[in-house]
Amino acid sequence: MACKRGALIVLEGVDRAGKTTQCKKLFEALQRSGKPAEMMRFPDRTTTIGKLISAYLENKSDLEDHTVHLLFSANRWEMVPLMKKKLEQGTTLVVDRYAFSGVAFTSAKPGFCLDWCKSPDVGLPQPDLVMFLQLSPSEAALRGQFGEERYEKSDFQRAVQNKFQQLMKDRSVHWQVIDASQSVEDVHKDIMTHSLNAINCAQNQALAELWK
Ligand code: NYM
Repeated sequence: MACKRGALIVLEGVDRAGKTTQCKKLFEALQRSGKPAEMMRFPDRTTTIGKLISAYLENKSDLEDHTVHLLFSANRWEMVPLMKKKLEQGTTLVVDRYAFSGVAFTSAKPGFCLDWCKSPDVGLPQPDLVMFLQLSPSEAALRGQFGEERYEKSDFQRAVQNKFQQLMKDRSVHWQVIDASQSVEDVHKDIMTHSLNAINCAQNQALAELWK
């Protein structure tokens, strides 16, 4: 009998594109439509590794750049057994950031290439759909100031956006660009349509491995 697994759905995008709002809306809409779903986010700041990352992001500690990259990756790997279990049980996972943020943010730093940045995440569960919430820097600026955390600077965010564009050329990943300049409800409608398709397709497909 075909296994009816849940789908792994990831939202990515530059800061202030509305990822967190949209993850929540998607999760709630799936629940209302009777589809088992759960929300996850990376970094998951609740674990021991996540607390190290959180202190780094809040500028309360300094970590060497390679080291923090590997911690971000480890923070995903430590969730893999739970993710696989949920997916196998038929629960769809709506994930706020994943390995793509990991690669885009570190490779935007000097001296890092895309391939090195990807390597620790090779073999993670492959998302069935990665939606990139696209917003121009000028549109993002209209949404207010950046916060106080590390990386929340316009120049760096532009470099991150370029790295995301490079990652989106990879056809082994099911990317879907979403126009995040639309109203919250219209963005949600787009996301819901693509997610329902992904959930249908994932049902009868084995979970693959990322970048393998
Ligand atoms: N970030 C996030 C990374 O640098 N590497 C990663 O692997 C991931 C998942 O952490 N600026 C960065 C992107 C964000 C920050 O922010 C986490 P938030 O608001 O918790 O999504």
